[in-house]
Amino acid sequence: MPMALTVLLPLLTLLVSTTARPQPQAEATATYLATASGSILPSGAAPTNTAAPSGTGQPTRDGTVNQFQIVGNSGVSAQQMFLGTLNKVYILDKTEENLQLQVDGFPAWGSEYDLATDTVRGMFVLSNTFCAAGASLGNGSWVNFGGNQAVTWGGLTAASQTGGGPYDDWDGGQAVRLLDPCDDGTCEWVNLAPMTTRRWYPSVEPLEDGSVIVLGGDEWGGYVNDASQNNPTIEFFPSRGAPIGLNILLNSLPANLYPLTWLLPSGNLLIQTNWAAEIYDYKANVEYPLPNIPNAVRTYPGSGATAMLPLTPANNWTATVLFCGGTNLEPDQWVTNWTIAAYPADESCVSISPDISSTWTYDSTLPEGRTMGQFIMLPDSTLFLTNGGGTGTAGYGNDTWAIGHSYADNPVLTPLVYDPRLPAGNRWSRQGLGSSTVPRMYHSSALLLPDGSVFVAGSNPNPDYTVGAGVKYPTEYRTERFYPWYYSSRRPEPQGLPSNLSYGGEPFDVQLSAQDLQNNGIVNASVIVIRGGFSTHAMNMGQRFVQLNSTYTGNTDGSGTLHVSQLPPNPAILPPGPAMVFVTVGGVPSLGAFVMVGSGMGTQQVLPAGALKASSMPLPAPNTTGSGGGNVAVSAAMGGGVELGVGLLVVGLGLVALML
Ligand SMILES: [Cu+2]
Repeated sequence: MPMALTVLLPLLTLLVSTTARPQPQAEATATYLATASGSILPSGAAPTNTAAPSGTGQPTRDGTVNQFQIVGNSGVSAQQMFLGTLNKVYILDKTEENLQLQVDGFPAWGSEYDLATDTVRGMFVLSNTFCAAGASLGNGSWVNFGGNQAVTWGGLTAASQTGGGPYDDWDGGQAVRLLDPCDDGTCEWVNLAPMTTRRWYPSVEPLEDGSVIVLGGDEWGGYVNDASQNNPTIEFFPSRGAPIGLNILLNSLPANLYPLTWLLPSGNLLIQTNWAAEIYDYKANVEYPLPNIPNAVRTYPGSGATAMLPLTPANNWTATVLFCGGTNLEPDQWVTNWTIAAYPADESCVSISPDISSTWTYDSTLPEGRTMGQFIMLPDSTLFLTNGGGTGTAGYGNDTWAIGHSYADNPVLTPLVYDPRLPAGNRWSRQGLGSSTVPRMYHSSALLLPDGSVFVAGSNPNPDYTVGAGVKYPTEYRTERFYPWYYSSRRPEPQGLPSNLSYGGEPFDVQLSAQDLQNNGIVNASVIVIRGGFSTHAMNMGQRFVQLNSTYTGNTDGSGTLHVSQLPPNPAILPPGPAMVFVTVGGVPSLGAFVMVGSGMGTQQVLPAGALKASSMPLPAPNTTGSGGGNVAVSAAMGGGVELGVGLLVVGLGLVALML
C-alpha cells in the first residue's frame, strides 16, 4: 500500500469513529472474584459445558491426509491463540496496522475465528498484547497477561499511553484481560485490575486450584532480557498479593524471557530458562537447582520445541518433558553485531523426568536443526512438530544482516512426527508428510482442533504490518490445517462420554459399536484427554495429554464397552478447566468432545479412584477375563492400564511399518 494511503486511512477512520468504544477506566476497576464460580461474566456461572457435542459424528472437511491446506484468513496475525469452544479459536496479535479487520474504525489486534466457516469477528482489545501470555482457569475463563507499551506506526512507542493515535491502544505492560469464550458472537475481552508489575514475555501455567502462576518477563522488551529491566518475580491470578522473587530468573540472564514452566504431578514446577533449570516448590517458595540443560538454549529467543509427553497409565502418569532444537548461544553472544540469521539452529533433543530423576537424557536427534519448532500433541499419542526455521533465532530488528527484519531464515516447511512409544533413537518420522508452502517464522502459532486436524497460523517477524514484493517473511494472515494420517478414516462414535471429569470417583462406561471398533477390537481403544493450551512463541502453555485408565468388555457382535476411570485423584496431573476428550480405536480418534475438568476455582474435590471391572473378551475363549479379575481397585486398574499400553505400542509399531 502506498505510504500516503497508509497514513490517510487511519486518519479518516479516526474522524468517523470514536464514540462506541468501551470505557476502559470502568473496566479496569473490576475485581476478579476468586470464588468457586469465579467468572465475572456473568457472575455465578457454574463450570459446566454449555455447547458440548458428544464427540460423535465425522469430520466435515475432505482434507487430504498428511497434507497442509490453506483454509482462511485470521484478520489479525496470529501471534497468540487458543481454542475457546469446539468451533471458535481466539487470536491475539500485537497492536499493528491490521486494516483488513477493524473495530470501531481502528485496526483490530484481536479476532474470533469460526472453524466451521473460516470467518473472523474483530474483537476489541484495549491494550497492546505484544508478546503477552495466557491460560485457562478452573472455571473455563481464559486470561491473558502483560504486553508492551502503546505504540504508533512502525511499532514505535506512542506519545499517549492511554489511547489516541492511529491504533487507539493503551499500555499493556501490567494488563490482565479475561474472556469467557462463546459460540454466539457476543463475548468480549474484559480488562481487570492490573498486575503489580510490568511483564513483557511472561509465562503462565495453570495450578491445582484452578488459578494460574505468572512468571518473569521484562519491563520494556528488547531482543533479550537485561538486569536493568528484568522482572525476576512470580505472581498469581487471582492475586495472592505482592510479587515473590525467584532466583532462577535473577541468575539466568539474558535469555530468560518466557521461562519454560510445567506443573509436575508432584505439585512442583519444572522451570527451564536460558541454560538453567530447577524444580520450584511454589507452595513453600523453595527452589531446587537441576543440572544445566545440555547442548542448547531452548528458551525464547532460542525457542526450542517443548512439550510434556503423554501422561498415561503405562507410565503411571509420570511426567517427562522434551526439549528439541533451539540455539547454542552463550550469554555473551546475544548481541546483534553478527549475522545471527545465518547461524545454524540446534538439532539435539533432551528430556528430563523431574519427579523421579534430576538427570538429562539425550533423545532422538532432529533430522535438521530448528528454532521456533512447535509441538502439538495429537490424540493418537504422537507429537506433531511444525513451524520454525533452520537458522537464526526468534526476534526481529532493523539490522543489515536481518532477512527483512527477521532474525531467522531457512524455514522448515516439512513437519515431523515424534512417537514416544518407539525405542529411543528411532522416534522421528516424516515419511509421507507433505510440506507447507507458508513459512511460519517468528510470531507463528498452532493448535489441535476437535476434528484432530492441526490449525496453523501467524508469522510476522516485523515491527508493524509489512507486505510486498521483496518481503521474504511478510505479516501472515493465511490460516492452514494439517490433516494427520487418521483424518479421513471412519471415526469412532462413542456413546456415553461425560461433560465433566472429576479427580477420582466413580468410573463411567463408553459404548462402541462394531463399526466403531472395526478390525481393531476394543483392546485397542482408549480415552484421551487433551488440553491444547495457549499457543504463542513456539509454545503451547498448559498443553497436556492424559490417558484415562480403562478396561473393556467385548461382545460377540463385535461391539464393546470401555469402563473408564475418572482422572487420577491428583489435580496436578491435569489442573481444572476446559479440555477435549477423545476415544481412539487403533489410534483413530473420535471427534473431540468438550469436557470440564474438576470442580471450578478453589481446592478441588478429590475422591478415591473407583474400581474398574476386569477386562473381558468373548473370543477365542468365552468369558475369559483379561486381568485376573482382581477385586482390589488399584491392581485391577493398573492391570488394564498395562495391557492398554502394550496394545498402543503394537499399534504404534504397525503404523511405522505402514509409513515405511
Ligand atoms: Cu514476541
